[in-house]
Amino acid sequence: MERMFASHRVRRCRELSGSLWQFQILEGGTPCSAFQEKREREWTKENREHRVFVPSCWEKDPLVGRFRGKAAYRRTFRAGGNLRLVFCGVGHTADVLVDGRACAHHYNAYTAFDAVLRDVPEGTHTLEVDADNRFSEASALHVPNDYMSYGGITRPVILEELGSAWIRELHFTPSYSDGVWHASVEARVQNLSDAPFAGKLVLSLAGRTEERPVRLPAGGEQKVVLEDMAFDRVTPWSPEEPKLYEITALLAGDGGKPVDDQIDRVGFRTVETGGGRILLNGRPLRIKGFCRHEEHPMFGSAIPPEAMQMDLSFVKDLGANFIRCTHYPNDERFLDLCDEEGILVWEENHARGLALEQMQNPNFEPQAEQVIREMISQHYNHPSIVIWGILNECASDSEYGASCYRKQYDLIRSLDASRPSSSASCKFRTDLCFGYPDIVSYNVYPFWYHDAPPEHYVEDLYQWVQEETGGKGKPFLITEVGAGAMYGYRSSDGPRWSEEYQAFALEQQLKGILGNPHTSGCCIWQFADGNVSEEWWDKRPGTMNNKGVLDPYRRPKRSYETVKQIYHSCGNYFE
Ligand code: ADA
Repeated sequence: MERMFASHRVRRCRELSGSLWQFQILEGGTPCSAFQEKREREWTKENREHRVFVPSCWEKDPLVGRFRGKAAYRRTFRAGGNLRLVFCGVGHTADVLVDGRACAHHYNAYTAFDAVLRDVPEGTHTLEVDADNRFSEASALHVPNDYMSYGGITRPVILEELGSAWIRELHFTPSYSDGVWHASVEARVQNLSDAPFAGKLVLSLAGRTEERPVRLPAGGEQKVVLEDMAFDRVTPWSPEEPKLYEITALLAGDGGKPVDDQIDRVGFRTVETGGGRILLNGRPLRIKGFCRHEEHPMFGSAIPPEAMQMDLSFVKDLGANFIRCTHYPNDERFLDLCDEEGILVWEENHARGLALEQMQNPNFEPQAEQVIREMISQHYNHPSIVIWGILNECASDSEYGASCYRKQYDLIRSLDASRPSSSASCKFRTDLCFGYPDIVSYNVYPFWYHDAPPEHYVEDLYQWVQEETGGKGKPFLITEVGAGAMYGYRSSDGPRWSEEYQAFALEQQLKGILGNPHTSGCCIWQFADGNVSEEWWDKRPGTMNNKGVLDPYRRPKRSYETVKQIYHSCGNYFE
């Protein structure tokens, strides 16, 4: 299942994931026993034996284990005509072959990609996917890091049967003026045939139906724009009432015959900044958040939706209203759930803690730009996403780094002017980039990495930002606070790494930050403990980042009740 609802009624879609696929190790590091001898590309009888469930992370399969390298997946399907294969996520570099012919190449585990195949003969076809999770110069964003870069087909795979033309993209932008909600909708329609296409696009939303003509030359594309439609009877989307509306775009051909459709769920809400605050539907938001990795001890990053929903239940129980999707675009089903549950989201491109030399890798800029383009185009309609983030803790203190930040902010604004943007900085009084984003954000760890009292530390940073950084007057957000605790390590004198110490540190941090009138709120690092790259073993006990308020299996630590009490004591808005 690609989404949490049916996104097509006309287009025929079939899930190819949700089943066992043949699997072979091709090249790279040492896998576990079962694979040591088999490295042939051919699907001989013997090589067909091992099968893995798709989606999954191969690290979680005991027969594959801690393998960093290239592996191949294979299955067959029956279909014909114009086909689209959608891959929601493959870690981290994918090559797709249909009947032995290369048809897609994609880098980055955290964004979707597709292969559109025209006039495929009716019959049984072979689909092979090579996935490679090796670290090298070629991979500027997946690097050894404070989280795991898993291998494999980690998100769903869908087969779509397309007609002669199809709707490639549908974007909805809400706005509010003169007491009335408005929406602009933009659709991209593409002709797959060698004959011209004449028809119409019929748009239905919140009781209103609009039609626009579509005229496509052979193989051509058209943007259909419906601007500033007024809706006088809609309920706005908010954390208190996350009202969603179904938007349907129907592409009809000659005589009104349905050719294709695209269905999404949207919400009427605005996000702006003003008066040093983040404004949701005009009201100043207080952010009470968690940073969350897509990480689970059983599933790695391939988290099934029921486990995603459990995470959101904990988030709600804790009184939080915000998730920062660290440090990459998330599985779209998680965003669907946030839309439904009224949880606000910061989604960010994929880049954590890259030093200047890593940003100078010639692949860095094109790869980061690609993630931004894919993230925004794929997740544009989610009302829950209220902030686009980029470049967590990268080299924002260098001239070269700053030039990359500027370009990425310009790109974001050119793709989506309806949401504010930000970057989580750890450069304290040396950051050069606060002039670019709409929101100034800092990751701070008082009482963990240093002992400055949180309230003074945060106020001092705020005052510095007001001086000459370009960040003056912008909302000021703390995007990480936290402290490590090993689950079950209890000690009455509360040393670091004990659950008592974590509860103490979080209490001081949250009170210091939420009590500061200049901050718009904070996010706790992190929701649950998670694995880190093996290369980080000497920095992280158990090769895990243990700053979760829950342990990896979602067992609450002592700090859970502390956070819950503090988050529940303050509302969603500054009044
Ligand atoms: C950072 C970073 C996180 C994590 C955290 C920590 O600021 O953004 O990914 O590494 O620190 O645990 O130190």
